[in-house]
Amino acid sequence: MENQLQILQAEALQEMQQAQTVAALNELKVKYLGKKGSLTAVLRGMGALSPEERPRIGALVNEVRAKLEALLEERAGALKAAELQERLEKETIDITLAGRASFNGHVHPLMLTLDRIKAVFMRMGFAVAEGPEVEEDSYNFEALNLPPDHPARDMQDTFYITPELLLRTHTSPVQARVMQASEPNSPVRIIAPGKVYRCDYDATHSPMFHQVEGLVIDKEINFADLKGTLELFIREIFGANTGVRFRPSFFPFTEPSAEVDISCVICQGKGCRVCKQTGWLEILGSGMVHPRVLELSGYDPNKVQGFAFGMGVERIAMLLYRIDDLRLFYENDVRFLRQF
Ligand code: 2NM
Repeated sequence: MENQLQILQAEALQEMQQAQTVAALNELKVKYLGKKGSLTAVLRGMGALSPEERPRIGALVNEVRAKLEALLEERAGALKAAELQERLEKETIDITLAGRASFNGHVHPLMLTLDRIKAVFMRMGFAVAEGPEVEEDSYNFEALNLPPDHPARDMQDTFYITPELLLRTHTSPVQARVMQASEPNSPVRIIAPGKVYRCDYDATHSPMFHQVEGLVIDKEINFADLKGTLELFIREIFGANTGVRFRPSFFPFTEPSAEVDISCVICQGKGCRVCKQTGWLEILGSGMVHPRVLELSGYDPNKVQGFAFGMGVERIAMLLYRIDDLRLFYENDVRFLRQF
């Protein structure tokens, strides 16, 4: 039995010395020291020994086990270090390699335009007000002096959800809500930016588009305030030399009403295809708030007056960035979006 142990030890030590990987070493550990391993088998065979021999052989088995374990540990340490070294060599980073290009998002041109519009009005002291896109008929139409039979209420232009609920067709209901929530006759100076919806779809109309409307109410607000405010706004957005023209118009919620034209951003007023040879581009609707609209929201038109205006963000963005097709705003083609 002693002899058998000597052979086993010699064999095991040799194999362990020759193992080239941590995995191979683990296999040897199982082969010699595991539950079904060779050394364990010797230990089991000790039952056949005489009681005198047993302690001597037992001590010998333990000695062999200790030697094998010590070598296993030493070899495992060495192999692990070697494997780590090899991995680190393979993993070295070539710091001279060119970096990977990163893909940054871009702010959408409509939002760039909206941000610029908001910034101009905020510098003039306007607050930004928001409201729901699913709106009540009473705020979208009634409060704005649009009687039930008014053509602008036509079912063809409005997305109705129920007879009382609809997708707002302009942001004016936000102004009506602000007036109704305010102390009667208290001053208002707000813009209402946001999405609006109309049942209209062709090359120059989208069923969803963006508007900014504004409302100023105070004592002795007059048409000169309207003109001064909108002229300043236009020259901040389109440049100090932009021509501005007010034309009489009609809206149910304002009286008098005016449409505002700017000198053509393409030809500076000489006449071109964009302005249809007129030299002018329409960009705003405006007017003095109708006394009925003030009354309907709890204000007294004999004590305070107001002006209001509205513009399409898409239209202004197209003129600012020379975009000739409305659909580009909604397709999210990165070749388009990347340019902003
Ligand atoms: C426009 C043109 C003219 C307008 C009126 C109001 C309110 F709520 F005060 F009555 N908000 N917006 C208005 C007036 C909007 O858009 C072309």
